[in-house]
Amino acid sequence: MKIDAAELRIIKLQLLRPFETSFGVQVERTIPLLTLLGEGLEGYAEGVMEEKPLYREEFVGGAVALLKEAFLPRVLGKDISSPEAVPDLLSPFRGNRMAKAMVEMAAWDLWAKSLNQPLHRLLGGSRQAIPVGVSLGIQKSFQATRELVEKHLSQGYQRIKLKIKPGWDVDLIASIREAFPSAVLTVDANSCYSLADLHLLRALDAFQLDYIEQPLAYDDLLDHARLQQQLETAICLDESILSPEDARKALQIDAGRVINIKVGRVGGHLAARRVHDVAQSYGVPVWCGGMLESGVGRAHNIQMATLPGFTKPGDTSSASRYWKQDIVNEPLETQDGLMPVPKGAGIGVTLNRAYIETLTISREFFRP
Ligand code: OSB
Ligand code: MG
Repeated sequence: MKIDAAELRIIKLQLLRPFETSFGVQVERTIPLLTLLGEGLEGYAEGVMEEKPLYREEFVGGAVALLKEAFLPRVLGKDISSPEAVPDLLSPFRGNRMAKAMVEMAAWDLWAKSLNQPLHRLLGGSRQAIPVGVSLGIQKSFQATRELVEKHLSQGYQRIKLKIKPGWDVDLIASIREAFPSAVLTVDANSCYSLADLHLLRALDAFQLDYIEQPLAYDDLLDHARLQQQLETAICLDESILSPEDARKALQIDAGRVINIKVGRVGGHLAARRVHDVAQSYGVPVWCGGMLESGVGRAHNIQMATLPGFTKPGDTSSASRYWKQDIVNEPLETQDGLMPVPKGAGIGVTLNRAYIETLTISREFFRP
C-alpha cells in the first residue's frame, strides 16, 4: 500500500457539558485530525492528546510539530506491506506515542478500506457489539451525581466510573453506593494521590468497587505495586501504561490487576493489541478507555474493543453524550449498554465534511 499524501487539520469541538477531572475542567476539544491518502482512498485518525500536557506529557502543539517535521516525512511516498510497518518507520523517534498513533491508526483505516474489510476483522476481533459503561466527571453535589448515575443506569450502561479527587472521594462513593447497592461502580483518580493517602484509598475497599483507576503518579509502577499489596480492590492502570513493555512490567510486579487500553495512548492498534495479549497472558482483563474522542477516534476504539480480552465495559459511550453534532455521519449510539460495531470497511464511519469545515482552525496538505 502506497501512502501518497496527508492532510492535517486542527478542529475545535465544543463539549455539550464541561467534563471535570482531578486535573481540570474541559469544555471543548482541540482535535488534530489526520487523513492519509493512498490507493484512491482515505484513512482517518484523530489525536487524543490534550491541548496542554495535563494527562500525560503530549500536547497538540508538540504533536503537530512532530507530525510535520518528523513523522509524516517518514511515511509519505512509502510503499508499505501493511500498517504493521508504520511503528518501525517511526521507531527512531522516542516516545510521543499519541502523535505516532495518529499515523498508524490512519494507515490501518486506509489499509482495511483497500481490502474492503471492517478494521476489527483485520485486528482479530469478532464481536458485533461491545459492552460499555460511562465515565462521569466531577459534579456540583452528591445529589447531582446521584441523579446522573441513575440516568445512565436506566439507559443500560453496564458500569459507572466516577472521577474522584482529594475532598471528593470517600464520602461521595459512600453516598453513591448507598443509593445504588448493586451497580458496577469504579473510580478514576487520574494520578492525584500518593502513598501518603493510603488510609483514604483503603477506605474505598468498603464499597465493592470493581477497580480503582490510576490512583498514583502517571509515570509510576512501583508505588502502585506497593499500594496493590495493601488493597483488596483491584487497581486499574491507565496513564502508567504506554506500551506492551510497560504492561508486562506492571503485571510482573502486580502494580495493577486490570488495564485500561487507549489505542491512542499506546501508539496505535498494533501496540494496543500487544498490550491486550500481554494482559491475557497474565489472566488480566482489559477494557477500552477513551479521551472524549470525536466519531473518528471513537470508531477506532470500538474496532479495537472487539478483541476477546476486552471483557470489562469500556468508556466508549454514545457520541450524543459528548456532542450536539458529531463529525461523522454514522451515529455511534449504545443500545442497552452495548455499542454496535460499525459495519462498513475500515473504521466504518464517514466524515461530515461540511460540518468539519465550520470547525476547522487550520489545515495543511503534505506530499512526499
Ligand atoms: O482518565 O480515562 C481518563 C477523559 C479525558 C482524559 C482522561 C480520561 C478521560 C475519561 C473519559 O475518563 C473517557 C471518555 O468518556 O472518553
Ligand atoms: Mg483514566
